Amino acid sequence: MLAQRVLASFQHRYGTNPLLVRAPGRVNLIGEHTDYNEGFVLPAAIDKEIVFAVALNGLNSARLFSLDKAEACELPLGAAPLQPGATLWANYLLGVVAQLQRRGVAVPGFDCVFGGNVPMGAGLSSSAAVECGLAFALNELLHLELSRLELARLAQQAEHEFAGVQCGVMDQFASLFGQAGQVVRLDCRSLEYQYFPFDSAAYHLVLCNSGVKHSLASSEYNTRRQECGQGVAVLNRYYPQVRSLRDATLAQLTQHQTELGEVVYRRCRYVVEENQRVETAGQHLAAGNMAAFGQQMYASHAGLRDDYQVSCPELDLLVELAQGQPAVLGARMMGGGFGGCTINLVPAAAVPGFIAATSAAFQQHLGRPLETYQTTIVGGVSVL
Ligand code: GAF
Repeated sequence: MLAQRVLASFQHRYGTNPLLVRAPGRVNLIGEHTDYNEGFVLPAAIDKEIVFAVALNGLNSARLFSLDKAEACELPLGAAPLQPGATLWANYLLGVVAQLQRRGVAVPGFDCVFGGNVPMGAGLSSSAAVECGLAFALNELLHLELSRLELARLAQQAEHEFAGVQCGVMDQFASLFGQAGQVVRLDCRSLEYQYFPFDSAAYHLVLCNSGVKHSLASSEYNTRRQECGQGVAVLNRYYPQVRSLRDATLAQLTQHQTELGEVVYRRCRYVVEENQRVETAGQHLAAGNMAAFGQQMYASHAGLRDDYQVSCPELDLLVELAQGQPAVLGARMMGGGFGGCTINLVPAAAVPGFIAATSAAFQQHLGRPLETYQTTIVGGVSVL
């Protein structure tokens, strides 16, 4: 078992008794690229997790060990502000420490071993799980009493500054606020949230991994964010109440289409429509109309592919394969895009057939096997 492996590795390396913390990855049913536009998202924490063993070490350094990479890294926690270093996985952890220091916390030396089963680069937010897990563990160990919301913001800031991705708050929020069997509808402006039960006896969320890890993902992500900002700057001149795309309407976009330019117009149109889809999909979910919910997922994918242009041929193929199977209720690419997984809403009884048919067709089209994951919705970050 994962937690036992992490604990055994920690005790072998450092010989002390650590605090054990688990931090889940996430799925997002609908509402993609809406979080940094102060819109709505519908994520859930899943049973793909990172486990941390952390203890204070009485030294002036952080000794970090990645179980999955079998790599160690030691960093001084002196007076000089921490900077991102050459070891990429360590930067997610250092980013969290740097954020705590910025909040005036004198972080003492600590030992940390972590490992997990969140597939990397699959769009399941392994990075947010790493950041949230360490932030939560240090909060406990140092009795900082930061709220889960403060931890989510802190982890998001770590991602901005130490991973260079100007992400929204969805992933960190989902990892920290997940509830077993529930999806969470988050308003990314007010940070008000509401849980909706997900009938996991009747429906499964199956993830199909395109196997593509696009090297442009972070730079394109930041570009999309800028394009949305450009759209807001234009609209705000005419409609001062438009402070983010959350406030914009399709009519306003159409009115100023020429000034926005084709690319920015399409980016903005996607975001405004996606926000509406989250609203509509939330109503279908509450009413138990999963067939109608699934249609919103397909529409979301079309917008991400055609207007927001963050999909890739392998993801499009996976969604087409799903669409060709009447039993599948909905499918879409998930997360930042340019690779990673599709999320598929499938009635429980149809799951084996769906996996078999999609795997066979994927193999036939691309000449390589398809990796699929069946997920369960679990609770957010916790002490083990
Ligand atoms: C990534 C980001 F980290 C999230 O904040 C979100 O913007 C998502 O892409 C797209 O919806 O996971």
